[in-house]
Amino acid sequence: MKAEKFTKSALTATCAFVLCANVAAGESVEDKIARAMSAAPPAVSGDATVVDSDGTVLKKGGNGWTCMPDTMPGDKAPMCNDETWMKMMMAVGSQGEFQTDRIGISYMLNGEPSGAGVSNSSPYHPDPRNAEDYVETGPHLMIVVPKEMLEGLTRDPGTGGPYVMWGDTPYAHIMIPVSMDGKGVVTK
Ligand SMILES: [Cu+2]
Repeated sequence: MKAEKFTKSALTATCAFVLCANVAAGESVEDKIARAMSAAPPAVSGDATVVDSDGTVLKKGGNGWTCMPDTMPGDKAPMCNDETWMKMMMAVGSQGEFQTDRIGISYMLNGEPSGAGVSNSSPYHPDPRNAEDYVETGPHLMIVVPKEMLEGLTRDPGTGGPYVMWGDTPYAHIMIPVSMDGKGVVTK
């Protein structure tokens, strides 16, 4: 375990500002970057910073967007987030406070692979796949808004249209499925 940790931080130091191939876990940095950037249109992802789920910067960008190869470590559900959404991601990760006075946007145009969904009521369900309210969404956008703006939106993913995820938590946001003919919203 110690050795692995050392390797990881050494790699982080080496790779922070340059592209370097074949980092740990069998997946190349190029593959991770390509998956991360595939989450949003090129106008958004082209000059985005790409960050791995452990915080390692894989590619420096300059347009204020951050793309990630995974939403949760290893789930292969890539996303591109604006600054407000990244603040929320940090808060989710640390179970910290979050509220926003502005809109935050995230693109997940590849959606979530099979099994990579979540409980619609909590980001911290111990076994999301077996959650009563499991939901897995194909290509979608996510929007976080000041909480009062969620008024009137359904919390039921089963409608297939926009719905509120994690509504009773500080991380409540709107899920907007966008696929025309592919995977929509999968519930139990
Ligand atoms: Cu999403």
